[in-house]
Amino acid sequence: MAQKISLTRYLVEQQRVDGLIPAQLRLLLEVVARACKSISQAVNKGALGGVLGSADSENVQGEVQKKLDIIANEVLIEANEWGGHLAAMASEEMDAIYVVPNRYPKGEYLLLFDPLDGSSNIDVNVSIGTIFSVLKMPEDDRGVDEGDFLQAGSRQVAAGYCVYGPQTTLVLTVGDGVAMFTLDREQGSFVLTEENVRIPEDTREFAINMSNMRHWDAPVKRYVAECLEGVEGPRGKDFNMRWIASMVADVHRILTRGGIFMYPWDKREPNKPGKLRLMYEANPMAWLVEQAGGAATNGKQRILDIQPSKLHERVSVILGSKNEVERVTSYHSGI
Ligand code: AHM
Ligand code: MG
Repeated sequence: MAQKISLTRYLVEQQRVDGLIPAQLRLLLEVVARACKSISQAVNKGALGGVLGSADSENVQGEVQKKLDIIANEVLIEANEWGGHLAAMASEEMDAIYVVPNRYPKGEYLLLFDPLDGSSNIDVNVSIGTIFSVLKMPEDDRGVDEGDFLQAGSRQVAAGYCVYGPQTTLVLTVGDGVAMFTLDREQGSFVLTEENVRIPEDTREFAINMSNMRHWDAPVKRYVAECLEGVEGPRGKDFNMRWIASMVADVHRILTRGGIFMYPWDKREPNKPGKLRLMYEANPMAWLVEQAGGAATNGKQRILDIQPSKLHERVSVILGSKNEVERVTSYHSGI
């Protein structure tokens, strides 16, 4: 039987053989993976662990926090604050950045996360996940502040997510393709189960919350209408639809078998560019998708090229199979 490659070994090889990641970044990724393992434990216990339900509080976006949102946030902070690899962290669940306390050594990396994505699925036993993005502190910067985080997604040095579903799977890129690791609960470690993940360029499957249809802009309405016309319409083929309402699970399906995912701007909140957050949801997912040969835009430009102006900035998201994303994007420029 082929030897199993653990996440640790994979990362050591990336560091030693390929020189792709510095030791501090390897340590950081191992710590994030360890935190995901413990979040996975809490998710698995569900009602038995008393972790379901709402926490009677709101986050900075005005969304009601679930108990697991808060637990996952704390797990990630406690796991990462003392290792010496980070300068600061930022999270969907925290208004301001979290600077590593002075009692701990500080490193040169910045970690951003959505501790538990797909919160509406927590209590109904549907896949949820953790999304993370790693940036480097700008050089010659003495103190860390929110401005240091405001870097375009193309400057990420690592990104990934961990999906808590029938299996717990960690998906990672450090800029050298996408690898997937499945949690082996008996061994307590993540094992490499897929390397060089590729998204097919064409697809017959789209993911969008159809209940928002009447609020969309014309290009998105046109794209979805054409898909729905199926074999009789301009696309000449039938399409299937999926919507899990956990971006991690929808993106995981796309990385596994292709597809297109959209959470576009809509006119319910015209001043916001979309529902999803740029820095800790869209950017890491966009980089993973591009690393797997797919594409990710906001309809007008590549997501990874967007210069953020604030930490919790929102963005319109269209990502997945390259030819479909390019089609929707071209509809936005009136082609
Ligand atoms: P969350 O971070 O509060 O969980 O919100 C993000 C989630 C995404 O995972 C998912 O794609 C989307 O919200 C679902 O939205 P909707 O409930 O409108 O379908
Ligand atoms: Mg989220």
